[in-house]
This record gives sequence, structure tokens and C-alpha cells, in this order.
Amino acid sequence: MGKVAFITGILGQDGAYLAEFLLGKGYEVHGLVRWDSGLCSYEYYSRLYSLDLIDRITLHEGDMIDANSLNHIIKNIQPDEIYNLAALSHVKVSFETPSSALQINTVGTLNVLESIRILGLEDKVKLYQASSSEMFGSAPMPQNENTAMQPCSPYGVAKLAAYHLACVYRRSYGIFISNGILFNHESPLRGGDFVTHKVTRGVAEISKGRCDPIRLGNLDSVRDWGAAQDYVRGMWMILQHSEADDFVLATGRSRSVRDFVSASFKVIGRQIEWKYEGINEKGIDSQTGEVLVVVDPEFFRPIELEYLLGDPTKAKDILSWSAQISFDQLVQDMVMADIELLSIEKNNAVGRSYAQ
Ligand code: F7E
Repeated sequence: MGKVAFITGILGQDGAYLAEFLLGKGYEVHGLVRWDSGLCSYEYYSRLYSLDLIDRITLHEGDMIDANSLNHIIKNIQPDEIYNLAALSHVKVSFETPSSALQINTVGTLNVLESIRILGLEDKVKLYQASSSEMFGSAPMPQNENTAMQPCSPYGVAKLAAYHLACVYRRSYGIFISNGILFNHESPLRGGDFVTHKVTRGVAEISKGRCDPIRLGNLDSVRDWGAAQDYVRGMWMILQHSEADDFVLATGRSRSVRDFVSASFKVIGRQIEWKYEGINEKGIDSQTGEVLVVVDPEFFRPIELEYLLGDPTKAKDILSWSAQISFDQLVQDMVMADIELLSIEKNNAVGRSYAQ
């Protein structure tokens, strides 16, 4: 019999890739889905459908902030491994709904930790806690497991509180709990309101004739971007280590939002020239002069976390983990997937209009 895994946040990018990875390892995979009015719609499960997972996993309705529902589910499943990925994960949104960010990201994690104790699973279950590089905030870079954290957003504060709770429960009750402190990781399944997918979708649309430019916030922001598929493998490796511990997963290389945009346009054979400064800055096609990118203050954050660069040495030395998918490959995969998706959407629309 394979091991049993329970994934909170299974509908997200990481949840879907992790489910696929664990199925490949022979796991029985269960996932938590929050009740939602879209619960019966295809869109709600789109990532699971796109990886052909929906019939190979078991989904349970519950809620991270409803401790009783979590207790019931975990009691029924009796998991060997829990991957706590559920979160309000958009940093800008966490400024707008800070209370929800704390409820879901911190209290939700506390509920999982308490479930393990209440059900007496301390010696049976291993818990992976999805911690985030956003916890480092304005800390000097490169950031690693020993860097003092200075979060700059409600999201970062909520994740840092959850990280500390995980450490306290590990020390206090001897539960196998490990934090993966993951830097930004992207893929074609990334939500469309994160900058990478917003850009690659925009580039794909422009390649198909869109005329208005992509509107972005802070182009100077620098992130250590890796590929989600590498990072879910890392999550699993963290739990297979002989002892519970905390690990940074990162590529060790950073790029600016501007670099990400230029690399994305390069995939469709267009070269960007950056002109003007501040909110007047524009990304212009160097051959045609067409304005392809503009700055829109709507996407600025109350405080911007300018520079994140991870130091993954510990994960490399102890787990033999390293990112395999290069930045250029990641950008290429995302742009090409969006171009393909646009073609499918267009064909479906044509199909629908013929059918009417
Ligand atoms: O922003 C800048 C923005 O929203 C990246 C989450 O997975 O990674 C993610 O958080 C940068 C920021 O990701 C736009 O200001 C410019 O500096 O893609 P993002 P994030 O905030 O780094 C961490 C590790 C997590 O844990 C989080 O859950 O890009 N930026 N213009 C923009 N960002 C967005 N979203 N939209 C723009 O138009």
C-alpha cells in the first residue's frame, strides 16, 4: 500500500503539480476544497483537469478556518503526510483583506497543527508547511535559513507567524514538521494575477493581435523566479529527510520584472527597448515603435519588497535538491502554453457560435 497524502490548497498551482508528483510516487492523494458557489464548475477545478488528475484523487469539502471540518477530514483520511499549501497567496490582496490573510494563513495553519494533536497523530504524520520568501521582507540578500526576517506585507506577517507556530509545535510536541521557505515559483498553471502569468498571457495576446499595452506596477522589483514543478519535488524531498527541518528552495539567481517582460517578448521574436522613467516608463518594440508595456500605479503596493534572492545551499547540500528548469525555459513554457490556450479558446468560441 502506498502512503496517504493530504494536500490543503490542492486547487492551486502547487497543489495540482504536487498531486501529480505524489500520484507518480504511488501515493493515495486527498485534497481539501473550500465550499464555494463555483464548486460545481469546470473552472474551479481547471488545474486538476488540465493535469488529468480529477479521477485519480479524492476531494473533501471543508475549510481551513473551520477546525471541526479539518478534524473530521484528517480523522477519516489518517494521512502519513500533510502538505499545508492552502493560503491567501496574493501579496497585494493581503493589504486589502489583511484579516482574511491572518485567518487563512495563520489560524488555518494553527488548525492543522491542533488537528494533529487532537487526533493523537503526533507520531504518525509528517507536516510540510508552505512558508514563503515573502517572510524575509526587507532583510539583506541573499536570504537563507539564518536570515533575520523583516516582513513587509500582511501576507508576509501571516506566513511568518505560521512558520513560528510550526517551529513551536515541532519543538513542543515532537511532531515531524518542516518548513519549506520557497521563493517565487511559476508555471503555465500560475494564477493570472501574478506578474509572470499576467505578462506571458499579455505577450500571447499581443502575438495574436491585441492592440493595448500590458499594464504593470513596479518594474524594478527583483525576484528569484523558479519553476513550480521543481519546487513541488523539493517539498516532497523535505518530508523524506531523516529529520524535520527548515529549507530554503530558490534558484540563487534574480531578475527584475523588466527582465521577465523582455524575456517573454523575446519568445515571440520581439525586442523591447525601455524608455522614459518612473510612471512614464514604457516598453517599446525596438523595430516598430509600438508601445507594448506601460506603468499603471494601480498595481503598486503600499510598501514594495524590492529585492529577493535566495540562497539554496542547505537544500543542495542536505537534500541534493536544485532547480532543474532554467529561467529561459520557464518563460518559454509559459508563453507557449498561453499561445496554445488562446488558440483553444478561440476554437471553442468558434465552435460555440456555429452550434448556436
Ligand atoms: O509579484 C511586481 C510586484 O504578485 C512579483 C506569491 O506566490 O511569491 C508571490 O508573491 C513582483 C512584485 O508575486 C505587477 O510588485 C509589477 O514585486 O507575482 P507577484 P509576489 O508578490 O512576489 C511569494 C514567494 C509568495 O509566497 C506569494 O504567495 O512583481 N509587479 N507589476 C506586479 N505584480 C503583480 N501581481 N501584478 C502586476 O501588474
